[in-house]
Amino acid sequence: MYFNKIRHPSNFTFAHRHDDGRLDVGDGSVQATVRDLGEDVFHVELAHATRWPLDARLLPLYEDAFSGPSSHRVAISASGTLSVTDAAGAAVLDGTEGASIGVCGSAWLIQFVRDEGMRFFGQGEKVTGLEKTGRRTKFWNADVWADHPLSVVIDGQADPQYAAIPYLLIRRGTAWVGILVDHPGAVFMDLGSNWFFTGKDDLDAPPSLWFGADQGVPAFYVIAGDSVAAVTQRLQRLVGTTPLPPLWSLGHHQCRWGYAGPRDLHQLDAGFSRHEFPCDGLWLDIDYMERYKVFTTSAEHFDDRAAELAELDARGRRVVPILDPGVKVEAGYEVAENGLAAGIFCQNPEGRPYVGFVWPGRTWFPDFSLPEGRDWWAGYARQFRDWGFHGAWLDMNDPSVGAAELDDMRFQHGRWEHWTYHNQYATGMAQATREGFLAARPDERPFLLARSAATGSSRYTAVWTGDNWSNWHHLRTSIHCTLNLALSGIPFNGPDVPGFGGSPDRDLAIAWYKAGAFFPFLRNHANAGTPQQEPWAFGADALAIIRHYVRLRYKLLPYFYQLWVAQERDGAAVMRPLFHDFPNLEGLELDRVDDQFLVGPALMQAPLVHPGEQHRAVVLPGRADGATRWMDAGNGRFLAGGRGIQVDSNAHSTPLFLLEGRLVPMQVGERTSQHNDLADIELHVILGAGSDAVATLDYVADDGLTYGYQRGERSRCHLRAQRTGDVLHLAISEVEAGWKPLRLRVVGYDGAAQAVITTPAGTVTQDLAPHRWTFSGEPLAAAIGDAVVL
Ligand code: MIG
Repeated sequence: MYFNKIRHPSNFTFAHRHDDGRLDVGDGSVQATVRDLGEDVFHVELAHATRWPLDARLLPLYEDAFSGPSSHRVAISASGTLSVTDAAGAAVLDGTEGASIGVCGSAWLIQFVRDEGMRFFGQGEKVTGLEKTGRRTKFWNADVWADHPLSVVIDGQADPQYAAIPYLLIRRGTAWVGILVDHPGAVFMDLGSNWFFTGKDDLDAPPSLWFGADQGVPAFYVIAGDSVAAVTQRLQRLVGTTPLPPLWSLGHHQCRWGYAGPRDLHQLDAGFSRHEFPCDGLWLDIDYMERYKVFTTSAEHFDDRAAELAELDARGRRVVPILDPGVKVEAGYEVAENGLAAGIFCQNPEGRPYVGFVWPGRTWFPDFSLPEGRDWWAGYARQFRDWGFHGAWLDMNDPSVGAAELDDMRFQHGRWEHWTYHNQYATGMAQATREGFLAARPDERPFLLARSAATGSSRYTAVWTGDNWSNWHHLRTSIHCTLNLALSGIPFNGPDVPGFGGSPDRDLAIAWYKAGAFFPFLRNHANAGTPQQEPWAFGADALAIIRHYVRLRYKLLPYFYQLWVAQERDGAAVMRPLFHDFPNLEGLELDRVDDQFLVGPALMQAPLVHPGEQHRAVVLPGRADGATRWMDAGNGRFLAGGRGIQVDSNAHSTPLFLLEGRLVPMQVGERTSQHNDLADIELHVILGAGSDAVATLDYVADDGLTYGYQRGERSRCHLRAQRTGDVLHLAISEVEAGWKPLRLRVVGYDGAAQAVITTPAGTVTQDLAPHRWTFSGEPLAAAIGDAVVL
């Protein structure tokens, strides 16, 4: 696959006439269908019997998820030009007149007018910056270290990465529109690269943006809305929301290429316990297998597998081993022989099982495009779960095939060319693994982590962003990469902390943990042969700081959990860019703030991302008229929003802010282990002196592990808080106790001295006693009440 060039409109023939769905384009007529799915979600598709004979889209999206009427319109004019218009008939996107819908052999392309005021985001997993103007890119699941020079990986912007989500989010003034290309193969996109690389380019053409594919049915979704949040939620509902994860998956995970079995994991367990450092996940890389054979464990590293895993489980550690799709070609290896007999391996053009080279040497690859291929894999995954492993880490699913040519790997018993399923391969593997896990434990939420991903894969797996590098460039990159993934329908993701390749120094390890502690997924992982980088590898001081932020993550888990409840229910993003929740202000463009982020509606982190930094500029978004205030979590002071400020920071602290008017549920006290209880919380009322805001929250708690919550086994209450003088008024209503009774302590700030709490059982008044706890650096004074039990 050639990554640096994409097709250019100059070689395309464009539609010039449109009449009742028939488009005159090229030498024949094309059937065009525009479907309004409701709620401003549209699907556009072109059909032609010989140009695009094969429809390889195997993973259906949830087109029925939309019920309300659309206010926008997507239409093709009589001259063959596509446009998106809003309720008032004003253009949101204009097709390029005379060059809007084009074909070039089996390739196709859609072109829209681009203007200077447009801003571009999304594009899934890319390391090319938060905002994408001027970018030319391909969407193709890559095996990054194999497909790009290492120097580009380390210091540059290697593109494409492992996951391919051909989605573009466009802002034009106050209008937002998303375009999701509905295509399983390689998709290309250009956001004005010609205008940036001048000299030999076609500057005669007006500025445009285009997207398309080399072959395969031309189709795409248009999602319009008046806010990023609205468009992102619609996208997420279309591709499938992320199922509520098990609580343990939101904790800290420790991984390393080299951890091979229970002996290593027992040492880690002892280390985390000794340091009172909460850690839920302990991970095993490829060495745990017998000669890298998938669905085996090595006798060298395991004595009594079931007992060893049960012991770790009893200590609150969940073991997550790696699974690679490649099956070692070896006589007598049951998995290989069984797969061969079942005929579920991908084939080469000669009709024999396709051979690639991965860690086990020669390998065959399950064809996950076949239902029987997925069933076959699910059977082994079920057994793997029954062995006592709690999750699975799906690697090399790009797929990675070593020295062999990918194009020789064909699907559907050799009938389908490689491009048809390449980008879906990881999703098929994820789907099958999840089925196996659910078959083994029907009432337990599976946790799977995958390297490659595609549109819709967040239904099955979380994503880690693959092999990064321990440097400051990668720390910075991880922020915009994770944000754009979240805007593209993959909210549950995160990078290897503090970097996979190379070796982090103490400062980088601290800085990366301070940022990473607030990411949706947090795992320490390192390449084979690199120096140790467990949290205690950087000295006692560094350990104390890192541990503080991981404990803070655990303290915040009840808050994070609410965000995942909202994600499953309506697709709300978890980690978000500032412009997701706040409009641009005059002189305060949020579009390019790529080193700050929001976690849900209440929390904003502005980490230090440059070596030696002692202070930084922070944007406090929101209204400048005093209506928005942010509480500095380092000292409890309330600061007016709608402006930029300078913040001092040091090795111990991090610029972290809580939005006034929010209720933030947290675990009680300082968290020294991974044992959590969502029914026992501190409710942090973020209302400063003089605030007239009304803060509300619907709090839900469950066992964090099973599907009991779907059967009503959950506890829930509605909370509403206001402040008068130094008194906090908290009204608690709609109390459900389908699980456990909720215990709740009110925490107030900025002089709050008393809480009047109204519950269905009556009203209690509590004096709030001073309470000091360190959020960062200096201790933060808060005021806490006794527990009320609901
Ligand atoms: O060829 O399993 O991205 O996380 O440690 C390397 C060994 C294979 C790549 C993964 C990385 C993992 C490594 N794997």
